[in-house]
Amino acid sequence: MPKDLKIHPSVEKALKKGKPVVALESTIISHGLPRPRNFQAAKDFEQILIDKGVTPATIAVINGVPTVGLNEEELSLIANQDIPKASVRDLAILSAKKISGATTVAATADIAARAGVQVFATGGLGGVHRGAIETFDESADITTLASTPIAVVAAGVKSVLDIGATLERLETLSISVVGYKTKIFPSFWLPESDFTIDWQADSAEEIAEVIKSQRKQKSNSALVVANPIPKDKAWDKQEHDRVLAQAFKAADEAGVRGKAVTPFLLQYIVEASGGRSLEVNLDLARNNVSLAADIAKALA
Ligand code: PSU
Ligand code: MN
Repeated sequence: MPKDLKIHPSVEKALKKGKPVVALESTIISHGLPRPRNFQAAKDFEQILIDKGVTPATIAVINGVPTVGLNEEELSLIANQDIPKASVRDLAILSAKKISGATTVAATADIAARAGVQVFATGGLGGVHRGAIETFDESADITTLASTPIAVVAAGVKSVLDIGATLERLETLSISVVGYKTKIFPSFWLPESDFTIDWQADSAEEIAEVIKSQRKQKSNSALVVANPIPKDKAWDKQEHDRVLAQAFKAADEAGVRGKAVTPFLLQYIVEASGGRSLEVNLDLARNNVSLAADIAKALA
């Protein structure tokens, strides 16, 4: 095991024995979900994996050390303390300063791949923000996945982003994308968007075959598994459109920029939807964790 990582004994044991492991990110806990639901959600995600016989590996930086698999105290620190949101570029700085941070999809994927974890579940992927032509705001999630061999299960990208531009960037960077039982790219709270993708996979086994092929072909890039929220759990489209329009206006008026944009929009949308978007967010994340478990089992 790499010495620059701290790996929980349960994760280390599972990896050594070739047993299934799924990585989970921590920014969704620290910045993506409100307290106190966030701590319960973090535990729920892990329990879904445990119930399926899969070892959970929630990832964060603890006192400067990239940590794969958190104990109860560390999970509570992520959920209840104000800690910085950390992407890949922040890892060395947190390490030098010996401080803790919650890892984004990019940083989680980077650390998970280094530890040898092949499957990772999140809520939604970061992507190209609307107006990026002027702000240049594109999540490092996208560029990092171009050079990180890991499968990421996500409910597409949030409809607050520029979905079309995000799909174009995934293509440019040669990041494979398959839809789980669909060729329509999902948009987080909604199972659909205006965009289609080329490939569909209908089972966890089929997805595991794609991952194996990537490694055989010495591909060093990620696989994005786009997993739509089940229709009966999705957010009402009209309500969704109404709240999002409000959220954009608020973000604009508040002048939020850069890495604060995603947390601002998420929090605003939860409040403006009277909590409805939060329930949908939790459902889609649980749905992703469950599919990731099946993929990890098919791979093991
Ligand atoms: N999508 C969500 N909830 C989140 C995030 C994305 O539904 O909390 C987080 C993820 O950690 C993702 C990050 O990696 O936001 C992207 O932020 P940025 O756009 O600043 O790269
Ligand atoms: Mn950004």
